[in-house]
Amino acid sequence: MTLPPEDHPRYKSLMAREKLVEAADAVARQGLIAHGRGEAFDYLLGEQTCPPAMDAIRAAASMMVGATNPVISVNGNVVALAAREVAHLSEVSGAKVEINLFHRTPERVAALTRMMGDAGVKALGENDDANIPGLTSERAKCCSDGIGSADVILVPLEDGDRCRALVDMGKQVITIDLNPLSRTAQTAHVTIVDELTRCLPLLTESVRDGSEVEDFDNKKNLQKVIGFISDRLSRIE
Ligand code: PTJ
Repeated sequence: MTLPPEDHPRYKSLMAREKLVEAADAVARQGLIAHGRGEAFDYLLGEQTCPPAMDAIRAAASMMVGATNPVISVNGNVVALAAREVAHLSEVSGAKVEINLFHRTPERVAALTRMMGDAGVKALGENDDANIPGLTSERAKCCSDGIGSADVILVPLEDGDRCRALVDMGKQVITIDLNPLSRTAQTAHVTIVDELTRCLPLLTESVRDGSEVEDFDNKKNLQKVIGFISDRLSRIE
């Protein structure tokens, strides 16, 4: 890995790029484009966890705490950027971790399984024996003892089609997505509009605190995020 200098003003951001490049065999090339889109939205947010995102984190934690069979669905970007943070959340919440890929190949699933293993998690995904109805091709594949039987599922950085299909299966769906306008953000039951590595520790802490949230309106929360971005932009000189 070509490490950026630690005193670089954008050190964290450059390190994230390095992690994705270093895991090139496990990350889809399309994942690099997706990351760039995320970076652009993070600039608009001021690279901070905004107050409505904090509300969404508490609502997501409450759903995970109340779940019978919670699952964290991870893809190439998520494992490359946050394997340890996912492992920690899995440990605290009791959620299983499943590798579920949009651009699925057996080689990528095996590489990502190894990376999650290095972080201390025995991830599901290699022995797929079920399908997400309504999706075609490799991206429909999942595990019956993971996503197939989950009641609550956290799917960070998800594609809109699959998020819709999971909702249609009757799952309670939580996503993490920096783009409040994406189809995934608009379709999930709880959308945390925040950067993955920044919000996962906050989510884990909130699960540990036993967060209880009864009424959460995702559409209203997304409006608040958009309001937050607009206010910020209108104040920039
Ligand atoms: O590993 P695979 O094969 O499953 O593929 C993974 C990607 C990410 C390529 C696939 O799921 C995909 O195409 O996703 P999308 O539809 O581009 O959606 C990803 C969303 O995540 C976009 O809205 C980005 O803005 C957002 N995003 C990217 N990086 C981050 C992020 N959100 C939070 N934190 C990030 N670090």
